[in-house]
Amino acid sequence: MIRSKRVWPRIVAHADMDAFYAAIEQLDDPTLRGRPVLVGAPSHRGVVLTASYEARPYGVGSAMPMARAGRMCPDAVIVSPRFDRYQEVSATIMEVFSKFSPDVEALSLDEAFLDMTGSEQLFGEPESMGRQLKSAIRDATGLTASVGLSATKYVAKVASACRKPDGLTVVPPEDAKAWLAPLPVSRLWGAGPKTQIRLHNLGLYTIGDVARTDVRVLSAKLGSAGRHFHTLAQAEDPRPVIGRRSSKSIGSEHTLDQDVHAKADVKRHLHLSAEAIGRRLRRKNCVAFGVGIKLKTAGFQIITRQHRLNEPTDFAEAIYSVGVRLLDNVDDPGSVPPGRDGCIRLGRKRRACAARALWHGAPATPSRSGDRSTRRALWYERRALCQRSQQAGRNALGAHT
Ligand code: TTP
Ligand code: MG
Ligand code: MG
Repeated sequence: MIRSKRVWPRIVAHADMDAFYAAIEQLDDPTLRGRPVLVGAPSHRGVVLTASYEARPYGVGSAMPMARAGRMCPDAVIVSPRFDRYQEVSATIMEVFSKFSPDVEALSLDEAFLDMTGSEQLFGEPESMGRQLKSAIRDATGLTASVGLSATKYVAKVASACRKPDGLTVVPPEDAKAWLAPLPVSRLWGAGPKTQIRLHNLGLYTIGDVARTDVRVLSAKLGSAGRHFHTLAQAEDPRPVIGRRSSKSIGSEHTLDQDVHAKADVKRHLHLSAEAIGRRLRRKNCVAFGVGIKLKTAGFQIITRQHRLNEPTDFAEAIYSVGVRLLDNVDDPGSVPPGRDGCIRLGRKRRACAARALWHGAPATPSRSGDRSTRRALWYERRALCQRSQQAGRNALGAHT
């Protein structure tokens, strides 16, 4: 493994599961382990969705007609796909990824980019990040993944594929261009079979050949794709890792035994909700960027109010005080029809009082990179803090036993 001598401008990891569907089938059915497995409809018109690594030396793989694959690898066991199960494992993997970075860009069920810039304090150098990511995936699923790390998405993705299965490849930014150079042009992102032939016709067989060619020549022959390939061949790829844009929320709702009339009583329930949310935020190493409340009136009307915070927080008191302000706004007779007795009246035995903290998972736009790195730094800082306090708890327990 090559050690980087320079500071990485960005640390991008790409993780991809090995023979994903087939590996799950082998995990769930021990009799399939060590045997060539083809996943796909067993009919003659079916195609291979994936092949286990035991089947690959026979030349079979994804998208091949099942009948042909069966002839090439007669010992293979053909297994029908179980998509629900693959979705389930995928959710587990994504959960693991979310513990390593706040910026996770899933590309498919079995792979994602993770922006791990700023995580050195927590995970060590890039090689150690990759090792920890792989072992966390294995612990959570019993499956192996291959991981690539570099300073760009493109190089990280090429790196994760180059030592499959169970691979780990770290390409320091200063070595990236030389590392790409001997690879075939088929490894250029976006170069399908037709483009590969056009590149071959120009005498370009390796990524290094493309890197050395004048960008004007490539543009003249291949249009905008030519410039794109030239940029990739220089190991340049400024595209950010874009995580899920939707915000997530952590909520706490109380079902009340009795109608609540007095505002002080509503606030008491709000306080309990805020405390529960604060605890859960801290447990998840998250901070809230907004707070919302939800009330249900005696007339079953749902009232919601939200407020975006200037300072993200995981403190119950801060969440509570915003909740109270929102509650006070609900008193505005113009905005909400009052209950029978003129105040907010909460329904009996229903989810009547709720507070909700909203926290944002990922950056909204690439142009907000400043925001993103601050948010990521805060995220890693909190995670490190949490890890230290867990360790201190374990040490204290150890001291008492
Ligand atoms: P891939 O990650 O492309 O392949 P893989 O995980 O099976 O093998 P590798 O070790 O090379 O990464 O795809 C993930 C899953 O997506 C794969 O297990 C099955 C499914 N898939 C299809 O259904 N059709 C396809 O054409 C491909 C390529 C994959
Ligand atoms: Mg895969
Ligand atoms: Mg994949």
